[in-house]
Parts: sequence; C-alpha cells; structure tokens
Amino acid sequence: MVLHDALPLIPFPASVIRGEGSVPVTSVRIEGEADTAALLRSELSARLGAGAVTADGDTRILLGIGPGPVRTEGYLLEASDEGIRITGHDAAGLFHGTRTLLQLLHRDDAGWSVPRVRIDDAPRFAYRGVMLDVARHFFSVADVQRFIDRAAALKFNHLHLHLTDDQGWRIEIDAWPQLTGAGAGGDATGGPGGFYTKDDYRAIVAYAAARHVTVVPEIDLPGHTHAIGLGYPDLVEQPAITEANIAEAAALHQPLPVHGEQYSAWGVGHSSVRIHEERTYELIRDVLDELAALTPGPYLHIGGDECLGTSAADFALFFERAGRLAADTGKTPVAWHEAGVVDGLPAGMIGQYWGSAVPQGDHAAHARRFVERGGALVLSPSDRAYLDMKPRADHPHGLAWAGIVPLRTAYDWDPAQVIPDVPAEAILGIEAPLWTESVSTLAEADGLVFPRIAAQAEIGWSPATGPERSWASFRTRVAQSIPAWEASGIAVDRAALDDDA
Ligand code: TNX
Repeated sequence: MVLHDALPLIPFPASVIRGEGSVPVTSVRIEGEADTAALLRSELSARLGAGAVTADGDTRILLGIGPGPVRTEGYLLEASDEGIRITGHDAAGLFHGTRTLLQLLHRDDAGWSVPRVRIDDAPRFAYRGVMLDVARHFFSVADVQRFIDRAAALKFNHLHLHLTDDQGWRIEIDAWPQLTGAGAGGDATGGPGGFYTKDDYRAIVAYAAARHVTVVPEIDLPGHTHAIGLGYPDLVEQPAITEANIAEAAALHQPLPVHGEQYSAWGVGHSSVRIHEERTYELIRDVLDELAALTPGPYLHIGGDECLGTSAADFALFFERAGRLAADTGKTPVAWHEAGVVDGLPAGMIGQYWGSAVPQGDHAAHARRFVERGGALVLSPSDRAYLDMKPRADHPHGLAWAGIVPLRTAYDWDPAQVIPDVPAEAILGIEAPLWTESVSTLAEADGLVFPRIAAQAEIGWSPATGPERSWASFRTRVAQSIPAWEASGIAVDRAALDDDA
C-alpha cells in the first residue's frame, strides 16, 4: 500500500506519529459513547458499504471520553493491532476524532484500511466558524444541514446564520408576523425567497448540535434592513441613495431600492431602521428575545456593518440600545467591527473583524475597542477568509471587492498577526463567511467554498508552526482530499489547484 507521506488530514493535527502498515476496516464494530457511535455507524456504513459495520465486526472501534487528552475539544486517536481507539477530552473532542478517522479511510486492492497511527490533537482557537448568508438567497433546511456536514467534517464548531438583510427576512417572529410576510418573499435576484419557521430553525440548531456546531444567529442592524420595511414601512427610513449607490447600480444594471418594495439587487449602505422611533426598539426587543429563546448557543449577532447613510451620532444612539437589548437576553452580543467605535457597548461584546489582513484606516482601532471593553475578536479578513470572493477573475460566481482570493492567498494569514496590540487570548478565533449575492444553490456555493474552506479550517485549528503548516503540504493534502469530497457530493472547484502550477 502506498500512502503519501503526509496523511490526507485537514486541518492537520497537532501531533501525528505514524506506525508501520495499516489496520483493516472492511469489517468493524463500533462501541462506546452512544450518540457518537450511532452517528459514526451510519457514516461508516455509507462509506464502506452496509455490511461493513456490524455488532461483531473484526476490528473494534472504541469511542470514549477521558481520561487522557487535556485540552478542550482535544482527542487521542490510536490505530494499532488492538484496533482503533478514540478518546475525547469531551464529547466535542471525541466527535472531532471521528472526523479524523473518516479522513484516514483509505481503499486499495486489499480493501478499506486506516494507517497505524497515534494522533494527539486539539484546536488552536476555540471559535472556528463558517457563515451562511440565507438572506440574499434562501437555503432550505436540508441545504443548511449539508452545509453543516461540510463544516463539521473540517472541525468547524460555529455556524453563523446571516438571517436578515435588505433582500429578505428569514426567521419567523411571532410578535411581528409581517416580517416573514412580504419581507421573506424575494431574494437578491428575483427568486421566491423563503423563511424558517421556528420549527425549521430548531431543526437546524439540533442538527448542528449533534455535530458539536453552535448556531450563531444574526439580525443585521440598523442598516441592511430594507426588508423590514416591506411589512412595517413606518419603521424603516426612505432609502438613502448616494452618488456611489447610483453609480454602482448603473454599473451592475441593477435597480435602486424603493421604500416598501422588494429589493432584488445587491447595493449596500442605503437602508436603516428609524432610529428615533420608539416602536423600532419594541420590534428589536421582541425579535432578539424570541431568537435568544430559540438559540441554545451563547451568542447573538446584531450586525452593525456598512451603515453608510447613518450619522455617527445616530449609529451610536442606536447601537448602545441594541447592544443592551441583546445583552438583556442573557446572550453575549456580537457585532461587525465598525460597531466598536460606539462608546456605550456592553462589556464583553465580541467584535467580528472583516477588514483586510493588513488593516486599513481605523478598522484595527475599532476592532481593538471590543478587546479594551473585555470582549474578544473573531477574525474574518475579507481578502483571505471571505468565501464569496472570486478565486480567479473568470470564476463564474463570486464578487471581487476585497480582491481575487486564490487558494494560496486564502491559506496565507495568521490570526495572531492581523490586529496589532491585542493579546493572544483576545483572539477568540476565525470565521469564513459565505455571502450569497452570486450563488443560489448548494452546488454553486460549493464551487466557491471548496477548497478554500479547508484553508480556513486549518488556520483555525492547526498549530501556527510546524512542517505541515506550509503551502506545499496543504496543497498536497487538498489534492488528496478532493476525491473524498466529491464522493460525498461536493462540487469542488478543482481548478483552484492549477493557480500555483
Ligand atoms: C460586505 S463585510 C458585506 C455584505 C456583503 C459582502 C459581499 C460585511 C460585514 N458586509 O453585506 O454581502 O460584503 O462580499
């Protein structure tokens, strides 16, 4: 059997010791922790064939939690003559260990096997997120679940759902039913839109939780709110249309926003809720309360990006109140980094940085303010981690405002080096956002996401240094991983590997 020296593991583990030869897995039995065992049983049956996993299979796969691995989400995976043993520090660690096992599966003439190996692994960062924008284009519950599968396989542990934007409101709110009336009936390109009922949202949360993924819901405020005005026109300002908006719409052959009508285009910065209207805050309080009650995770994202038509004073007035309403739900509020400029934000609020890997203007200063208030940062540098940037100029999907982002560029950044003068412990982690102006199906999304999502997975999980944390090793492992991704139904952008040829 010939396996490449570097095992096809993404993200690469903290420590891998190879033994000689391999352990056959043509016939296995899975024992131990019931939930993870059940999940692995169905996943292995799908990969190896239904008859491969039985109660009396030849090779034992033993799943356990502690003692052993000492770090949160860590695990130890041993494949030896005694079979395969995965020991998690906690349930999440055990689950991650099973993801590694799935990546180790190898088939040759003798059948399925995994190499003899001892892997001792744990993540570099606690927060490893992907974001799916379900507002510009709506994605069904089933598609969101497939997206969670993709993320969890790469050891991501947060799914940020961008639930609202100018083009659509996607979450049912009992107290304000018109939000998902006309406000959910369209999208960025004239499609039918859609929304999640509360049960739909619960189904997404439960599916994610079973894979140790925490859902982070976002209600984008006070801008990106045109869709609220379809159901509640009195709570949203007339569109603030600038010369830049007009020029952009003309260049893209897109319409300008009209108050109270569906906006099927993707200009930004023109919308705002009415900041001096008291009922606005009643709506926001109800929305955040209902969403918090549906969400078991600790975070509530309240947006704050690109409020280009809003004065600094109004933005501050609004965000102080919205921040307090979010904190009053008992959740930790999260906002895009622009909101850092506001003085009276709740202590401990999390900032999500979307500037470039080398910060421009006052982006880094705004991000630092979250840290100064006892919060932390999630880093999404748009010229590295944005999955919707085109990987090359002639790719059929994606935008390019932050630049063209080939795979190698996506892999080329270190979360500890982006914002100067913040302590290492203030970096909660990383997130790779997929904005969906240019994609409306999971297959189209895949073509932007894969393989670059793998780069962000490794940056979030793997140690900062080490021989495998190199472009040469990563590129090899991506090439090795593509067949398995494709076999699981993912439409991979294979040309991504040609960039560096
Ligand atoms: C900027 S960066 C946005 C989104 C767009 C995205 C497209 C940020 C927080 N906001 O509204 O969808 O660019 O790449």
